[in-house]
Amino acid sequence: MKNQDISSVCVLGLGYIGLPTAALMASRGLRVMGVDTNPEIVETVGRGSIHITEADLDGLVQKCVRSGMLTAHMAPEPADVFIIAVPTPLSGNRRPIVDHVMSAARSIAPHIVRGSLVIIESTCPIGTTEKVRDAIARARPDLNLEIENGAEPDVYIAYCPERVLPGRILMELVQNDRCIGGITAFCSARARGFYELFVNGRCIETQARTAEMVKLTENAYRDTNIAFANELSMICDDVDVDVWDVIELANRHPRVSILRPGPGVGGHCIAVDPWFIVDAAPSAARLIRTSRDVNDGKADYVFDRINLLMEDYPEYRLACLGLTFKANVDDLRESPAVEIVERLAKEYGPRVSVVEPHIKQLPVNIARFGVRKATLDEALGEAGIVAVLVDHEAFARVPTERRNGAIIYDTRGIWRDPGRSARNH
Ligand code: SAJ
Repeated sequence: MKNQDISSVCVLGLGYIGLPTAALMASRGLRVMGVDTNPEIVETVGRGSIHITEADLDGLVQKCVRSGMLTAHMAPEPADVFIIAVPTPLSGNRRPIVDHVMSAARSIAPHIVRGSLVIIESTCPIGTTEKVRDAIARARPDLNLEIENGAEPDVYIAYCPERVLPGRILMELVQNDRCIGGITAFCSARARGFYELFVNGRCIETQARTAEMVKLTENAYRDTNIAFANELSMICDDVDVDVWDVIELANRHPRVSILRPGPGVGGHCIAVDPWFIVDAAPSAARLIRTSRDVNDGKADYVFDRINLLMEDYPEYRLACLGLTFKANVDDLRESPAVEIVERLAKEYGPRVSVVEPHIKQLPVNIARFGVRKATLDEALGEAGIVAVLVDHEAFARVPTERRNGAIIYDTRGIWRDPGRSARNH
């Protein structure tokens, strides 16, 4: 089958990756069937709406559903290509759970025919693509997945990790390079041809295990670099030096590029994926494990600092700015700000208010202690202590005079005077 023969795609998992991918492919003229096990998601997407916030996604999904190119289903449908984009969460003892990937693979097995292309995009432990091949081989003994004498397999199976940044997903899906790891070189070539239908970045072929490791490496690399910035921020507090000055000046060195400290690392990827590496190689992955500990520990540190201020100024109200895991998104998953505010809520209840323009209601674990969701104006008007936990654009624009003389604890460095380090002597 040539790439021109690909006209239909079945996408399993309509989450942050599956839904934008499905919509993008539908907008490029492929007939796309999106599948999710959650009936509410199927119903929402089926009527052309979305259940997540992502720039430009609502209009695109609506257009594709209206044109009939994107449909939503509870179970897989026959298609030329199957893309698995389901979650791979961590267990309580931080081991990757691949059950959703494996059950997605089993669910498509009856629909696979000679020439089908099966792609896994979910973040996976090393070896998962081979396990998927084995599961399909068991379910379909009539198909030849074992390659002898360099012959083409009946089914092409490849791992192709997503690497898009929430908030820029539709743009990055098209622009980013892709790394495509086939079970064999035939599989890589076939999957590359498919991605080249809608990706402008380079599509580079490799092996499945390499591609699995590449995905984990990218996020562990970022986690480790953020850990450096977070550790530096705590060291600078100890030695009474402004960390933002230090980073700004150190980054003027041609080979130094330090990331930004914050209240910790959140999201469903960077705070999770390094554990897949630690699980695979526990004694070798020392730096990666420590980076996780440093980033998780930063949230405890920020809580302790705010807690001290609350104890020192018992008459002051506290305004916490931001709850999401990063700026300008509505996603609370693994958010260090949520963790910090939950602890403050438990301790100080109605003394605390939260400003979060990207969500409608406070999480129950915060609201039940009497914490109020306030507008920026309300919170700044009444708070004696302001903790900046997320660098939303709306917060960065607040002029100094509106901060009302409050004590500011700014974990993101957004209220810092730009160019201050040059004058700070
Ligand atoms: N953060 C900092 N300081 C920084 C940069 C980030 O504290 O200088 C924090 C953020 O506030 C946030 C967390 O790190 O809490 C993660 O945010 P992020 O913007 O670095 O990344 P994600 O989680 O939104 O998306 C990452 C991306 N991976 C990399 O940049 C290597 C994205 O490309 C991946 O596709 C995504 O994970 C994923 O799905 O794996």
